Amino acid sequence: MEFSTATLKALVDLARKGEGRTRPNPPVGAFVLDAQGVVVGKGYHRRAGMNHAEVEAIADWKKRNPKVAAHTLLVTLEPCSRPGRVGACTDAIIAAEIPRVVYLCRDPNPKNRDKAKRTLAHHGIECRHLKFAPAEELIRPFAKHVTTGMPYVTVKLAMSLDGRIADSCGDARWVSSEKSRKRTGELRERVDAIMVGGETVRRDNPSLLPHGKANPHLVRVVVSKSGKLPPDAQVFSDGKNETLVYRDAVEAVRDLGRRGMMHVLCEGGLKLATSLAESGLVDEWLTVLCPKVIGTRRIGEAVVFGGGKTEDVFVCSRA
Ligand code: AOF
Ligand code: ZN
Repeated sequence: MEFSTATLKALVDLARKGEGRTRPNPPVGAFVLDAQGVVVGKGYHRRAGMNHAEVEAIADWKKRNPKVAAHTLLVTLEPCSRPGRVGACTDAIIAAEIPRVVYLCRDPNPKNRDKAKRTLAHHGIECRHLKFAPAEELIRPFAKHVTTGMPYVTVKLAMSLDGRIADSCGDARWVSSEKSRKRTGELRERVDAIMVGGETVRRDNPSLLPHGKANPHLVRVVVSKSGKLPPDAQVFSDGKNETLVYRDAVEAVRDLGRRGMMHVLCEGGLKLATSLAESGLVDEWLTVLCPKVIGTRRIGEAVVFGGGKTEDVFVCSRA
C-alpha cells in the first residue's frame, strides 16, 4: 500500500498532540487503515505510563469500526517489543491480528531498536520501515535523552538587523512581530522546560508559560549565580507551574535530564545562552531576525522597516 504525504503528515500531527507531555517517553501516533487506506482507528501516546499509540489506535478501531478488517497499522515510531511501564506493542499487534505494520522512524531506544521486525515476522506479520523525515524530527529530543540522558536544548534569541539581542520575554515592542511571537509561543507548548537567566526574571518578570493551552507538565527554570531573585516574581508567586532554581547552567541541564526532561527551551538572556554554548550543551539555535534597527536608540524606539509589516525571519541552525 502506498501512503500519501498528506496521510503521513496527518499522522505526525496526531503524534504531536502528545509533545511536551510524554516525558521521558516519545510522542507517538498510530493509524489503523483498511484495505483502501481509509483510517479506521487512530490514537496517540498521551503520557508516560499510559497506553502506547498503537494500543490506543487498535482500541479506537475496535470501538468505532469493529466490522471493518484492519489492513495495516501505520505508526510514527517502530513498535516496542519489550514490556516497560506498559505491555509490549508487538504483543498487542499480534493479539489484534493486524497483518501489516509500517513505521516511519526506527526506535533510538536500544531496548527496542530494530527488534519489532523479527518479533512480528515470527507471527507472520509483515513489518517495514518507511523513512519519513518529519517523524524523525519529532523524536529528536527523545532520541538525545534516551541515548545520552541529557535533554535536547534549543536556544531562542531575537535579534535586530544591527545585531542587537533582546530576550523573547523582554520588550515585545521591538523583539518580534505578533506572528512570530505566536510561533515561538507554540514552541513553548512542545517542550518540557523553559529556562531563563536570573536577569531576565528580575528585569522582565515573565510568566514563562505558553499563551494558549495550559500544560501542567511544563517546568520553569531559572539559572542565577547569585540566587538573588525577587520572591514576588510571577514564576514564584502565580501558583501555576513548578519553578526550579539553579546556580549553574551545566548543573541545571544535567539535573533536568535526570528528571526525565527531553527538551529544554532557553529563552535568554545572552549570558545564559553563552554558558550553554561554551559548555557544548546547545543542540539547536532558533534565531528570530527582526527587520528593525536599534542603533544607539533605546530598544522601544527602534527604526522599524516596512512600516512594521515586514515579517521576522526564523533561522534554525543545528549544532
Ligand atoms: C511510548 N509510547 O506510543 C511508543 C513507545 O516505559 P514504556 O513501557 O511506556 O515504554 C517506553 C518505550 O516504548 C519508549 O522508550 C520507546 O522505546 C517505546 N515506544 N513509547 O511511550 C508509544 N510506541
Ligand atoms: Zn509500545
